[in-house]
Order: sequence, then structure tokens, then C-alpha cells
Amino acid sequence: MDKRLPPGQEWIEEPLIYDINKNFDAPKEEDIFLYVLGKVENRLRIPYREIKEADYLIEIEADFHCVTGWSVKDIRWKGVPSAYIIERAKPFESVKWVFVRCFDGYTTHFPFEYFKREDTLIALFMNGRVLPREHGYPMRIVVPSLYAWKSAKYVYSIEFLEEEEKIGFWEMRGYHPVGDPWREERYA
Ligand SMILES: Nc1nc2c(c(=O)[nH]1)N[C@H]1C(S)=C(S)[C@@H](COP(=O)(O)O)O[C@H]1N2
Ligand SMILES: [Mo]
Repeated sequence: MDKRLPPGQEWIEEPLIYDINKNFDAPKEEDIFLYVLGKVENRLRIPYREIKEADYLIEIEADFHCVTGWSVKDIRWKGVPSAYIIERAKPFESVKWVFVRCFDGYTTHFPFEYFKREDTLIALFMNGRVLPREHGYPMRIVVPSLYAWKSAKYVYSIEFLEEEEKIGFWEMRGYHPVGDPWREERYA
């Protein structure tokens, strides 16, 4: 038994590229912002460059588990930790959920508890390079503690919510609102 592999998963070498829609234009670098909104003290509109040049970037190495059954070991992601967003936006104490929107029309949601984890980040780099287009350029939220569909690519906004009132793309189609691979939370 491989203690590192969540139940029902198998290892593969490289992450498969999954996109609900490939036909969208990535904006030019100077037009890219990350919006932070919802139940927060400070709404933010952070230019991509400001995130890229933040004093405080972290790099993590994490396994990536897709709900369809494949897992990939040791992907390196670099970017700002979720704490950077939390410190600047100051979500209210009452926040329980996070809803993420992406340039391709994709959305996802998950509990704030997982957003707050130390290994959750807004990644701009993958395996030592600027995020490749197909893996989420310009920015991707990476939540290693949840199935890979929660690690939304092409992110442009993060909204903090008190109630589970906005439902993500796959969550709307029967996938789990939490999606913890160790508890095998595939479907709701
Ligand atoms: N914006 C966006 N993010 C997304 C998806 C998507 O279709 N659009 N697919 C998700 C799914 S189902 C998985 S398994 C991973 C795959 O990551 P990869 O395409 O970088 O390998 O991205 C997730 N993030
Ligand atoms: Mo997936």
C-alpha cells in the first residue's frame, strides 16, 4: 500500500490537461488583475505584476489528485500564499466559503477552511517556469489538500461568502462541495 496515494487513485507521470473551454483569450499582462470581493473589509483589484513582484512568494511541492482517478507526484508551484490575500482583503470572521471565477468561464467553490491552509496559493509559476498557458496562465489557485478540479486555472476573482450560495461548474454537476481526496469526496 502506498500511503501517499489517496483511495481509488493511481499515479501517472504528467498531469492531463482538462479544460471546459479552450476558446478564450488570455488578456495582455498589463490588463490582468486579480479581484478579491465578497464579505471582506477591503475589496481588492491587484495587478498581476504586483503579485509577481510581491516580497512574499512561496514555493511548495505537492501531489496533484484528479477526481477521475489519476495523481501526479511532486508538482512545484510558486506564488503568493493565501495568507497574502487574507491579510490584504481581511475576510469577515463569518466567512465560510470561497467562490472562484476564471477567464474560460470556469468556476469552483470550496470551504474557506481549505483556502486558509498554508499550502494553498495563487500560483504564477509551475515547475520553475511561468505557468504555461494550458496549466493556467496567468494565475491559478492551487489547493493541494483538495481534488485538482478545485485548483482553478486562469483565475480572475476570488469571492468570500458566508453561505454556500454560489455553486461551481463541477459542483453544479454533482461533484462534492468539499472534495477532500483523503475522504474520497468525489460526488455530493
Ligand atoms: N479554469 C479552469 N480550471 C480548471 C479546469 C478547467 O476546465 N478550467 N479543469 C480542472 C480539472 S477537472 C483538473 S483535473 C485540473 C487539471 O489541471 P491541468 O489542466 O493543469 O492538468 O484543472 C482544473 N482547473
Ligand atoms: Mo479533474
